[in-house]
Amino acid sequence: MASELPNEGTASATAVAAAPDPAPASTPALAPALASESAPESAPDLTAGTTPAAAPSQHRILIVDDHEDNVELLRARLEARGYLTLSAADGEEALEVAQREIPDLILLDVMMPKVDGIEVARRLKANKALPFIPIVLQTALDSAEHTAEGLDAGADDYITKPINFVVLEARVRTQLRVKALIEEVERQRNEILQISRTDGLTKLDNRRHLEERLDEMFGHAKRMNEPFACVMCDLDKFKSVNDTYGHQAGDAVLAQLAAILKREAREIDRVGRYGGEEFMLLLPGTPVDAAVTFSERVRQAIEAHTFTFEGGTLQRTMSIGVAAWPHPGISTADALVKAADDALYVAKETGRNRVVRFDGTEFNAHSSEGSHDGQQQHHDAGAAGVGGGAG
Ligand code: GH3
Ligand code: MG
Ligand code: MG
Repeated sequence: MASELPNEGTASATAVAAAPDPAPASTPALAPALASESAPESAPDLTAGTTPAAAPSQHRILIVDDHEDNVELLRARLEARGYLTLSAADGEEALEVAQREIPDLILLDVMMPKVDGIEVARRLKANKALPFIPIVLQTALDSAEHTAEGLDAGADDYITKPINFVVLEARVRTQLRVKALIEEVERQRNEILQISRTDGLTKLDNRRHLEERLDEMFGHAKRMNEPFACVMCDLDKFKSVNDTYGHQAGDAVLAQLAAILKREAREIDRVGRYGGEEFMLLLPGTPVDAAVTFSERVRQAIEAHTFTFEGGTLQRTMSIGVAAWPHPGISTADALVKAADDALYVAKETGRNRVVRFDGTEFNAHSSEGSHDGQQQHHDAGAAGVGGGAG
């Protein structure tokens, strides 16, 4: 059957003949597409000898052509080379199939009724929800303007009709290679982004990412008029873990604590490491009462937990400050964090291992004593303060 394909150059004939060829016999409809012996694509194929009919993994190629016979011929050739195929008979169908099936490559006829190939390329490339899908135009030999227009519309390459299959396959491989490269760059980009947002020890959000999320979530809460809570936590007497058992034991405690916070939080909450042994939780849709209840559950879970490290176990407790919007004194994300931090400070001051809500009874009783004059005092006072649940 290979002999029926007059556009196969002699240089590629061996490779083509060696492959099973389920292509149907030429029909009148195909004749114009397969007529010429002198197509520029008939150049010697350097890859023919090294790429026999080996299946190039299961890439899916969408073939778009309003001539059914052309579709069938291309389908047969590509499937014989191990590709999976989809097809569409006009531009509208092409758009629909491409967006539904997300093929790995589109072989796109230009001249089609209703929506032509150029418009299909333009619309698919404009759809930011789609991944990179290479588009190879099938253009008539005498339509340089169409070819240029198609490439300008976003198509990635073109092949002229009559189609030389060896060149077509090479172009397909090239485009799939480009796609693989783009996907690899994308994968690495996501990996780096992920690393830049994550705390290495606990795998929680780091402070930078937490603060980005905070602005975003607080802005959303205000727009939707939904409550939004911020919970600040700090391990009690954590320095003594390092001092007594070593830094590695301290690290093990922090990692286990992070796992507890993650476990207690909902999927939609953000849990992050704000500083050394300070953690912040952002709870969307959560009024202050619910945030206090949640925090109390977390406090109990930590109090009940036995932390393990190489060579021993220990108990620890945590102090927690809670603030939430709406509150008359809180209109910015910074004010929300400061309110939660002030509440945490009071929890430390009033004995540790407790949950204190900003502007609550305990908070105000303590504040009216006038002892809170800034964050600097926080740790100093803590270090000299009442013992928590040191184990
Ligand atoms: P308080 O109850 O007042 O919070 O007392 P504390 O000892 O927990 O607080 P302080 O701020 O005095 O000490 C915090 C300690 O946390 C000191 C520091 O060495 C330790 N730390 C901070 N980051 C890490 C870390 O990544 N790993 C380990 N092992 N320790 C850390
Ligand atoms: Mg601490
Ligand atoms: Mg601290």
